[in-house]
Order: sequence, then C-alpha cells, then structure tokens
Amino acid sequence: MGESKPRYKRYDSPAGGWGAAAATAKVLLEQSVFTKGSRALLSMNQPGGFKCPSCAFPDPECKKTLEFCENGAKALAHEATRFRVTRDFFAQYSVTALGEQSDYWLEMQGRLTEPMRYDSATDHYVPVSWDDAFALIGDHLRRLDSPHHAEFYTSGRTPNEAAFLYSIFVREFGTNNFPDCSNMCHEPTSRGLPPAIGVGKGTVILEDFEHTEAIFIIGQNTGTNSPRMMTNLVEARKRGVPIVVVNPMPERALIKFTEPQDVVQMATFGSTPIASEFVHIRIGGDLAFLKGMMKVMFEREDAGEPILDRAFLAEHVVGLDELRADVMAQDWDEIVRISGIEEAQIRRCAEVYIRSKATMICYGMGLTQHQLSSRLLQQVANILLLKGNFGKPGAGISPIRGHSNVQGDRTVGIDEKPSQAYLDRVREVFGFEPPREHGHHTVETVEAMLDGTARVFIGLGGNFVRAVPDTDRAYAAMRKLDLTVGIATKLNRGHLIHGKDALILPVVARSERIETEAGEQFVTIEDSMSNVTASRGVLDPASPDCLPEVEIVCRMAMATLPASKIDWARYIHDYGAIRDKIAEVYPEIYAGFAEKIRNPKGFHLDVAPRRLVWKTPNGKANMLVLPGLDVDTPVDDPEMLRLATVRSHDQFNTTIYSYSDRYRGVYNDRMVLFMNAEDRAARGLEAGAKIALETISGDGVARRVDGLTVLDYAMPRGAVAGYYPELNPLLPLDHYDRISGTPAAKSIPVRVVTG
Ligand SMILES: Nc1nc2c(c(=O)[nH]1)N[C@H]1C(S)=C(S)[C@@H](COP(=O)(O)OP(=O)(O)OC[C@H]3O[C@@H](n4cnc5c(=O)[nH]c(N)nc54)[C@H](O)[C@@H]3O)O[C@H]1N2
Ligand SMILES: Nc1nc2c(c(=O)[nH]1)N[C@H]1C(S)=C(S)[C@@H](COP(=O)(O)OP(=O)(O)OC[C@H]3O[C@@H](n4cnc5c(=O)[nH]c(N)nc54)[C@H](O)[C@@H]3O)O[C@H]1N2
Ligand SMILES: [Mo]
Repeated sequence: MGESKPRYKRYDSPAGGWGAAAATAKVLLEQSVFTKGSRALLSMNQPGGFKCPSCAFPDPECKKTLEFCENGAKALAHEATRFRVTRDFFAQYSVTALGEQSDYWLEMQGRLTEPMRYDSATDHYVPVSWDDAFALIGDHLRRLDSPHHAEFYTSGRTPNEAAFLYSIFVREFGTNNFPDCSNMCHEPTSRGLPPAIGVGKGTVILEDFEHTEAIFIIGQNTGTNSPRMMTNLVEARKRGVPIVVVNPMPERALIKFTEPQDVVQMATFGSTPIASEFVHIRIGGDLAFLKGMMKVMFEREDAGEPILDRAFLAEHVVGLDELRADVMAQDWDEIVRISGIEEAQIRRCAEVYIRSKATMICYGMGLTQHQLSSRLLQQVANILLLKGNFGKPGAGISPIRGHSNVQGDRTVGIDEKPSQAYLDRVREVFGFEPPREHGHHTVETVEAMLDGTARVFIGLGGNFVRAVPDTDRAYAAMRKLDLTVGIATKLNRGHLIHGKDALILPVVARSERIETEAGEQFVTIEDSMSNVTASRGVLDPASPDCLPEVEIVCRMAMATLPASKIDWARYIHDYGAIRDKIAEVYPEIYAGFAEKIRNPKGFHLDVAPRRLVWKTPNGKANMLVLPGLDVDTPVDDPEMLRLATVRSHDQFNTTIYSYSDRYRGVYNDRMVLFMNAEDRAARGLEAGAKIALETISGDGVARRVDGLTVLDYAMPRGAVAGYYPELNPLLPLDHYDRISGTPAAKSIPVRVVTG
C-alpha cells in the first residue's frame, strides 16, 4: 500500500485501454467487492439505476450496456466497499491517534456505520443515538446569538432533494451562510458568465459533440477527471474534428487514448491521437493566449477578410468596440511572453477557430482557479460571441463541472448570494420571511471561524478543512468552534479536526437503496450539461443505522425549529412531495417535474442562450473587457515559480485511492514537484532532489511544505505542479478571485528552499 518504494517512470503508452481495465479490476478486489461491485457497475448510469457518484459529465445516452470508466469504478468500489468503521474501531483509536494517520489510511477504513459523538473526557468518538444527535444540533443552533454564527457547507454529491430542503431549513433558521464546494471550483462560471451571457452554466449538450467542427479543451484533465468525455473526443477525432488542448501539462489521455469500449483498438493495442494541436501554456497564460487569438481575428477582419459573424453581433451583442480596442492595444511580444506561446502557434489556433462554423470551448480548474478567473471566463464568452458560437448545434461554452451534483445543488438553492426574486418565491411557497443579506462563501467562512464569529459548522458531505486553502490556519479555525458536524459516508480529516462538540453522522450512499414508510424512494441529479435524471440505488445500505441525507436534513430542521410550519415529517418519507415544492419555487425550469422525471432519460433544464435569449439586464450578450494580460497579480521576485495544485489519476478530491499517478509516471509517492529540467538546473538541483517550497506572500504568515521530490517534467519554464490537498498549506486564504471567492489554487507564487 502506501509504504512501497517510490518509482518514477515516464508513461509513453496511450491512456485508457488495458491499463484502465486492469485498474478497475484491482480496485474492486482491493475493496473486496468484485462480484457486488461488478453487479452494481451494470446498473450505474442505466435507466432505473443510480448515477455515478464520481464526476458531473453526462451519460452517453445508454448507447453501450456498460459504459466503461475506470475512475467511476473506483468511486463506486470505494463506496460499496466491504470495510466498515464501527464503534469498536472508535473505541480502539483515540481522535489524536487517528489524527496521525494519513488521508489514505482513513479512507481505507471503510464506511461509517452509526452516529458518533466526540467525548472530550476520553478523546474518543462514542456512539450516540440519532435522537440525541439531532437534539444536540438543535440546542447549539438555538443557543446562538445570531443565526449568522452558523455555517452550512454543502459538497456536490448531495442530491437535489436533500440540498433543496437544506437550503429551506437554513433560510428558515435565518441565514444565507452557504459555503459550498462550488465556491472552490466552478464559481467563476456561476458568477462570471451571468453578466456576459445571462446564465452561469454551460450551453453545450452532448449531441453538440456530433455537430461540432472544432473543440478547445483548456485547463482540464479529461482522461482523469471526466473520463466519460473521452468517448466523445475519440468520436470527434475519428470524424476529423480538430481538438486544441491548452495546458501546462501534456496530459496523457489528451495526447493519445485507447477506448476501452473499442474491441478492435483494445485487441490491436491501437489508439486515437486526441489533440491535433497541443498548446503548452504557461500557468496563468490563458488570457494572453485568448487575446492573441482575438487579435488575429480583428487583424484579419481589418484586412478585409469576413472573419466575424457580423449579423449575430449586430443582433445580439453589446460591447464589440470596447473589446476590439482592448485586444488591439495588446502587444504581440507581451502576448508571447506571458502566454509562453509563439505567435505562429497562436495564429494556427486562431485559424482552426476561424475555419470552424461551430466551436465549443470546454474548460476546467486550469481556468477557474486564478485571481481573475470570473473575468477570464468572460473573455472565453467574448471569443465565442465573435463568431456567433451560441444557439446553434455543435457550438457553445462548456464548463466541465466537478462533483456529480454540484450544479444541481446550486440550481435548487445552495447559494450564499441568492437573488431577491428567488427569496420572494421561497416566502410565497413556504410562508416564512427568508433573510435578505448575503451569507458567507467558503473563504469568508474560514475568516469567520478565525475571527471567532462562527460557532457552529455543519458539513453536508465533503471534507471542508482539507479542501480549503491555508491548511494550518483552517485547522486552527475549525478547532475554535463549539460544534462541528460531519454528514458523511467515509471517515475523513474533517471529523478529526473538530469543535468542542462534534458529531459524525453516517449516510446512505448514492449506490444504495432508500426505503421509507412510503416505499422505495429515488433522488435526482443535474449533470454538467443541465440534464436532470433520477438516481435509484441498488445495493443494501452500508449499515441499518445509516440515514438518507433527506431524513438527516429534515430531522435537523425539526430539532432546531420546533415551531416551523413546514411539513418536514412528510418530506422524510415522500421525495415526490419535495420535488413538487422544487417545481413551485422554480416554475420556469422545473414545472411538471413529477411528470418529466418519469422519462428514464430525464430531461433538460432550459438554458436560455441556447435559444439566443440573454437574461442580462439589457437583454443582450455583453462583451466585457478585462484589461491587460495577467490573471494573477505579478510577483517581482526572480526566484518565483507559479505552482498549480492538481489531482492525480488516483484520487477523488481529498479522497486518495492510491499513491500512484500512472499517466504522469509517478508510483507510490504524492510528495512530488513537477518541474522543467532547466528551472531545476538553474537552482543547482539534481533530478530527484528533496526540497521544500515556501509561499511568497506579503501577509507575514510563513507557509512551507517540506519533503518534496523534484521530478523533471515537461512543464513550461517558471511553472511547477504538485498535488492537492498535500500542498494546500501553501495556498494563502486571501489569494482568491474577488468576484467568485474561488481560491487561486492554480497560481500560488512559491520559491524552492533547500535544507
Ligand atoms: N477521478 C476524479 N474525477 C474528478 C475529480 C477527482 O478528484 N478525481 N474531481 C472532480 C472535481 S470536484 C472537479 S472540479 C473536476 C476537476 O477536474 P480538472 O478541471 O481537470 O482539475 P485539475 O486536476 O485540478 O486540473 C486541471 C488541469 O489544469 C491544468 N492547469 C493548471 N494551471 C493551468 C493554467 O494556468 N492554464 C491552463 N490552461 N491549464 C492549467 C492542469 O495541468 C490540469 O491538467 O474533476 C471532477 N472529477
Ligand atoms: N489546492 C487545491 N484545493 C482545492 C482544489 C484544487 O484543485 N486545489 N479543488 C477544489 C475543488 S474543485 C473542490 S470541488 C473541493 C472539494 O471539496 P469537498 O467536496 O469538500 O471534498 P471531497 O474530497 O470531495 O469530499 C469527500 C468526502 O465526502 C464524503 N462523501 C462522499 N460521498 C458522499 C455522499 O454521497 N454523501 C455525503 N453526505 N457525503 C459523502 C466522504 O465522507 C468523503 O470523505 O476542493 C477544492 N480544493
Ligand atoms: Mo470541484
């Protein structure tokens, strides 16, 4: 397991293929669920089955009986595991002893089985009844001087029904403090795009892959983090569609991929090259690259070529002249210097874009985790608008979301800055006056913990302390609280870094059946392309003492708000009644929910720009200008390197499946730093040297991570990468995008220190 010797060996084969098949078999065996897991895999993402608990990419229309995805299989195997964390386990280990174990070890202990309460006298978690657990939560919440002193976190695996009720419960309690994993993820999409195109979601649907003429994939590691999308990319490539990949790391699956469903490729060890053009961008160089492409377009238009979609621009768009002036003012030398890309390659990419009559731009954390990410995404919208790439097949903007229901949670009310119109609907439908002032996002939540105003933290899923920036400060912040509650499937660090009182509440997982008095219930999920589908678990719950998330939310509400007029007791049993309320609060998109969800393929929520309707204040698509070429504050220090914290192929966020990262050639080690060999040599380091990294920041806090092994890797000069969450101690809390609140986890200014 974790203790094998580190090995580093370049991976030159295509991604996918037999390696992926072998990895799937291995994880099912490791979790002792070969038969059960394989059976469950057959109903994953099938009509009548459950939705994959891993990523948010939609299902390919049930074309194949088993849509093979190695990382979906890992997520399922870890959820369906035979291993259990019981009361005996907690009796054996004190919380201090557990705190010394690795994240990987904690994960491998298996599923949580009964509610536990922290006992400070013994430093152990001890069993507690569900009734007492809810009473404790109610007591703490009712005792607060203000409802704003509690923080209600959501992670994106929570289904719509539970998230919706949670948003109503917390608002009736009296606050909009909804820190959310989305605040660390695609929040720049949710906040940056609405002023531009009127909606904070993607406009592309799966069918668009069949009509597109060019695909750009910017800052997203598809083969690892949304592997189902590889099928669409392979199909597009086979049709001859150009794919431009923009990334500081030459991610293996985006270079060459063997489709595990393709019998011929598998048998002949064949593969499909994915990227037709690989753009080896410097970290944070995307704004310069995009402006470079737009400059080519304006230059050629000025020279008399009809490049822009003039009719579309005239009818739908405001701000063309301002955008043009900004782009034309940029100097080619600066564009090349900051992007790290030669002018000739930028011109080639522009040519791909200009020639295509329908282009989609897909992006991930490489674009969203910078200090100016929200405004950077507005530039992505700008370039699409220039050629009218909205409202037609094969075109549009496509944020590749993270957690399987992170988009859905936001749609049904998990939002620290709710609109007044939405709050009015809540008042009409539920008959209480919701709080009107904005609540805390993730960074503000940590700040409120640090300054002592936050007293209670409730985590509906997730692993907050491990996911947020500034690990050491976050731990200290969490330990100041009066109560911390972890509603979870698995034991994680967040349960061990806790408040004076602490609860661990185990839930029924996505792949498991939910039986209530009213019979079997299903939940619903919204994927990254706004499709809403039903999810029905097929396995037995990990333990009879696990509760569904819906019931936990209802019983927290009943224990906290005894005078509430809302029929929480009914919602515990009848999920259809919850969906009826969702339809009442969101009639525009959810009218007829009960009827529509009967379609085994689900239904698509309206995304107005697909119809060329712009829900912006002026009713138009707006080209918004971001001056300059930098998306992160420049740092004047010759030693400075930009650090991107990324995921390995064998983790799901803070859950570590193994210490290896096959496609990047790293085995049995996560404490590595990917660096350009010349940057290494310039620092007088040998390949494989052990170093420490220190953050460069002006706030007087020392941030350092020791014990990193330097690996020569095809990184651009000045750019380094390493793994999240191990490197989160280097990420300063105030290094974030001011519009969205998203920590700039892809651009931490660091320097190497030795000794
Ligand atoms: N198996 C698995 N699936 C997952 C997850 C997981 O952990 N494991 N996590 C889920 C979640 S919550 C999310 S949000 C998504 C995350 O999926 P991704 O968005 O793919 O996330 P990351 O691995 O953080 O990094 C994305 C890519 O950004 C590149 N990058 C770094 N800096 C820059 C830059 O400045 N510019 C550009 N253009 N690229 C840059 C990195 O090299 C990397 O390839 O995946 C989801 N799916
Ligand atoms: N430095 C750096 N930091 C980052 C990132 C980065 O790229 N770099 N990425 C950010 C991103 S994109 C995200 S989304 C966040 C992720 O932050 P979180 O969503 O908070 O973290 P996860 O690791 O996904 O949460 C894992 C835990 O969720 C619980 N869980 C799993 N399934 C279920 C379920 O069905 N129900 C419930 N109730 N609980 C469940 C398990 O107990 C598990 O331990 O991290 C962010 N932090
Ligand atoms: Mo995410």
